[in-house]
Amino acid sequence: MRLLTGPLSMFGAKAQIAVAEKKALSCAVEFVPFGVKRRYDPKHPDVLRINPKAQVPVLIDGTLEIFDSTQIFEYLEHAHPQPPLWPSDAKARAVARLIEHKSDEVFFPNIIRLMSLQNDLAGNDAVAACRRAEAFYDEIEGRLADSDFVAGDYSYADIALIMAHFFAVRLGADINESHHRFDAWRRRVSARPAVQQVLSPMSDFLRSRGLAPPAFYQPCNAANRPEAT
Ligand SMILES: N[C@@H](CCC(=O)N[C@@H](CS)C(=O)NCC(=O)O)C(=O)O
Repeated sequence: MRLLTGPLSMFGAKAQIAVAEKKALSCAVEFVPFGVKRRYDPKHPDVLRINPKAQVPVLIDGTLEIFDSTQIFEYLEHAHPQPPLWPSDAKARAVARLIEHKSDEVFFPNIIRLMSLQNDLAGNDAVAACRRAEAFYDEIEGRLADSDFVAGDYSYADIALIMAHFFAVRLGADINESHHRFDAWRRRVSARPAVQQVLSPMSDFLRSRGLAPPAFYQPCNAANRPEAT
């Protein structure tokens, strides 16, 4: 199996974490050409061939060639069901899928908006984007009242949200002081080895370009690793 992604791809990182959580899976992760200024140009030929949207992530498994992080989640779950990353109950699974979808398609567009407003974070548009992000944090804070993860057991919904949140904090949309459970959740999820495996090199990539990774993310070592979750 091959996963094509970028060193600073939010959607690609979702797929990378999922692959790493499926411990028995052997998958080569390949970074396509990417630069902070030139972005994804020139595009990788396999990405152009497989994805009409010319975006990463792309997954190749023998003759199967698919794209889109959520499509990749679905394939991984069918092809490699252990450990499960969606709830087994139909309604619980639907809720987890909905949160994963909202993270990508409702929350993250606000963060994409902030990318182009970095020089005007006090302006109306950026403030409005941050308010919409905060409303989503409020919703998740409520969900975490009864559970350690956003939809029951740890799932693809947590994977999607930790990545979207990592980018959100970097770009100016952090949680506020009322989001205690969210704060504990992000530390719990980002301490997982599969998540560390992706966030550590991504943080190094940011630092190597003079950009700061979010302060909440702490690479674990034997001394600071919390209890396994
Ligand atoms: N919905 C897609 C979004 C993929 C996406 O936006 N990928 C970005 C990198 S994070 C990309 O390849 N951008 C390059 C471009 O759009 O030209 C997914 O979940 O995979």
